Amino acid sequence: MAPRDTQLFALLDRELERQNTTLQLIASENFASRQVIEATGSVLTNKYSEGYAGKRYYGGNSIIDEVEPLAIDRVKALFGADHANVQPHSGAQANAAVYLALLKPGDTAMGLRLDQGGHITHGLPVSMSGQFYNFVSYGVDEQTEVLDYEQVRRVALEHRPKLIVAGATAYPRILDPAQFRAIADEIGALLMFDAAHVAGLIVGGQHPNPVPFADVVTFTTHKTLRGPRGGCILAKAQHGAAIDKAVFPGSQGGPLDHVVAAKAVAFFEAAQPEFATYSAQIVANAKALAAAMTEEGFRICTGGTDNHLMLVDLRSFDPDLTGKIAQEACDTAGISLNKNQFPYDPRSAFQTSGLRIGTPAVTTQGMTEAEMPLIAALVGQALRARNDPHALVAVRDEVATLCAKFTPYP
Ligand code: DSN
Repeated sequence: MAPRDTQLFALLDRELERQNTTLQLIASENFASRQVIEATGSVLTNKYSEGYAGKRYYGGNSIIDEVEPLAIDRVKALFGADHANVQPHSGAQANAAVYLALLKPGDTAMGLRLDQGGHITHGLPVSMSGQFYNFVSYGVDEQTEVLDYEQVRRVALEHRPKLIVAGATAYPRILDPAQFRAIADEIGALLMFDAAHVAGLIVGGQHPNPVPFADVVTFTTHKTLRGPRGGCILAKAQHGAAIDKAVFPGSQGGPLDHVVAAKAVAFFEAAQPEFATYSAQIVANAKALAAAMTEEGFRICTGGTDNHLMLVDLRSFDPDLTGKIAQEACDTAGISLNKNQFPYDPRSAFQTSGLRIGTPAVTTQGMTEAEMPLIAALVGQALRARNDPHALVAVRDEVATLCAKFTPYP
């Protein structure tokens, strides 16, 4: 037996301490439950199970052949889907598998511009999606910063993509799957809805369910859905076989069975009535935080939010403050968030004039609208004091005092 790896476990202890004592405002993060973490850290990490239930390439899969269908049945019931594949290791892997299943190299597809809230896997030239497929982009209206469906339609009619990708990684409003479906139908395109950010809001009844409208829905299980880090694909029955083939053997080898088990746990948790309450509180907290940030002097893109996140334009607070500097100052003050371009941001993606802030994690901790003004004030304090290390330590102490009342992992 090897000795205990004290070096690594000391790092894990420090990360637990960081998560317990600082504010997690990264919109794509959350605190998984203890039973999700228990399943992720289980003996299922030892198993190989290439293939699907009843059709595996290795022996010893009798238990896995109960675990994976359990996850599949639960997620199909949650979303009302015909078909589910729970093996994608991540959202990027899920999206890659969909492209492999539905497109040929060189085919045209269409997604939201990355600098207006789209995702790397929606056609960024350096990503596999942008290299293998001919992605064209749609965007938001420059004045309202809200998605312009007429522009989506124009781009679709001009380029006639085989696949339309709806979905975003930094967009604070509701995406309407029915409008995307109507545009896709007009040109005979397939529709993929990337629900990575809003999956939990869909399950909780806060956002429309794209499953009845889209040919395929992809999402990650660790964001608003609050499960383990991983991906999932839902599909109409006619695409099921192609999707499964594209995941394995098309783009992945052995599934991460321990993570598949943890997804099953997360789907169980999301089916409980409390999850709808949680989902509604995420949105209520985001609205309250956006209002409080406005009071602090920040401009909130689109004037607010309908989901779990907001895009903050720092220029009204301080025109010289970049998102990069703001992120670093907040980090020192114990507030984790990320720099983010907003639509028509004059600065580059490496500097940005904006921040993205989300409420899924603080909501899991039990914070409500009552705490949001204090969070906005702490962000404001940290950014005003960004050149004063002592003042940043003082903010960090206030953050720790707040977090001590809402410790995620006591
Ligand atoms: N990194 C994720 C996010 O923060 O939105 C998307 O992949």
